[in-house]
Amino acid sequence: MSTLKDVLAKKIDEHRPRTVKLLKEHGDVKISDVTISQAIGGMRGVKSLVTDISYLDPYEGIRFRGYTIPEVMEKLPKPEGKDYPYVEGFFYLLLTGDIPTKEQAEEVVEEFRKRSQIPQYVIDILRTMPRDSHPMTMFSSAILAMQRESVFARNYKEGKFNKFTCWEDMYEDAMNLMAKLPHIGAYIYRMKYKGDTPIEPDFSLDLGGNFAHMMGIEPPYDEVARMYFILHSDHESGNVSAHTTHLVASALSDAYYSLSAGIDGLAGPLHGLANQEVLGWIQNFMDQLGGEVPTKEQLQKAVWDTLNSGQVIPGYGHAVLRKTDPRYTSQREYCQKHLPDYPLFKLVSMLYDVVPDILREQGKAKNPWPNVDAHSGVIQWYYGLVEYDFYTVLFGIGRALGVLANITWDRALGYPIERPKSVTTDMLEEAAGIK
Ligand code: FCX
Repeated sequence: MSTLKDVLAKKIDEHRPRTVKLLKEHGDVKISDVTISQAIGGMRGVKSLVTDISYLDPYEGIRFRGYTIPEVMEKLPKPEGKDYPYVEGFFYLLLTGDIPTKEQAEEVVEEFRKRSQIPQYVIDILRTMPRDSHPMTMFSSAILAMQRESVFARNYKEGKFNKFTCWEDMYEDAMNLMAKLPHIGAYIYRMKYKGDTPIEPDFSLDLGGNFAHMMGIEPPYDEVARMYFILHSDHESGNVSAHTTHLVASALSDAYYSLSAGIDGLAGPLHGLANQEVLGWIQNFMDQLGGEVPTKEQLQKAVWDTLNSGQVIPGYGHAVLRKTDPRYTSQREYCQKHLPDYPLFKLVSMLYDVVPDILREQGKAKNPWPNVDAHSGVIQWYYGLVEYDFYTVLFGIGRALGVLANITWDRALGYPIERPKSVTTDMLEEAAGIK
């Protein structure tokens, strides 16, 4: 059986001529314009990045290597008796574009097992950080602390860099990092929230099962882990965490520097932190009602109060999506099967009935529908993961799958250092004919 790396090498050899041909023979073809509002307003919709790992259609939602979320959940191999796929098999799909066999997925399970040991100095660094450090600060610090392990950086330093084979070093770093992230996340959780009681890994389990085990949360939380990491893995290349990881790696920084930077962006309230903000908003609201499930009118008032105080409704809206996020729908289906009567799930469902109409009435948001974050916290809370400061670390473990696959392909295709052009306000005024 050919290993993941062999299949990837073959896929890279097949793909390279396409990129070369586009550059050599069609490089001048225009694919996008840029207006003043896009230059000032965060480059919304400016087509200026290339990735084949995933694509986000505003009305259909995300496709991973061309597969929708339902197709991914249905076609990928699953552990015996489980409803959700091996995360390892999903990583194989992101890297190669092929649906792996169960044996190929289990080969990645074994590869991750061999690479999963957290260096003691990382544990020491985590243990010396102030205990009230945000878990995302701890997570990003742990990743950066391991930069000394980088094969890519070492070979570059030793003059062994070769632009045609350096993807292999990036691949090794990506595998070594991805294998460790669930262990690092679970260690942070047990140290910070569970009285410093780390749980040793159980290597008879796959990534999702082992993560649940190390977190100390009983099944079916292993299924939540598999679903959650897959749903949060990638959302094309322009979101803050994916773009940052790609941008830093474009300077030939290794996977440790690049992922740590991407995680720092994910920690922002308008990006990954939204998933914990959703729960904070819901809990705050439930506390005001003494824990009772609200009436629709009470909920409408709470939403308007939030908007009128100048805050956003966390978990709603999106820079690209213009419909309900299929990552929201996938989590909703899980809840309808496993926790249909849970009050917080009922409240999230009520928000789905109330918020879009209010955002449309307010008239500012281009997308009034929920995104992935509007649902993710309630599932974690249900399984006893009530420390919602930690939710963005879960998002980060999942997002690492997509961004690490992406920078491996960036190096394979020789994408250069990213360097868009900036202009001055004077120049914009001249372009607008007002100066
Ligand atoms: N609540 C209140 N106002 C909202 C809103 C929301 N959920 N979504 C958008 N708006 C507002 C914006 O704040 C902006 O107002 P302004 O002109 O006064 O600044 C206006 O509507 C236009 O914004 P829009 O172009 O529709 O959306 P942006 O691309 O600027 O922002 C995000 C998109 C996702 C950042 C925005 O919807 C938001 O802040 N949502 C809440 C946080 C969140 O859920 N983030 C998750 C991101 C995503 F899911 C991911 O990480 O993958």
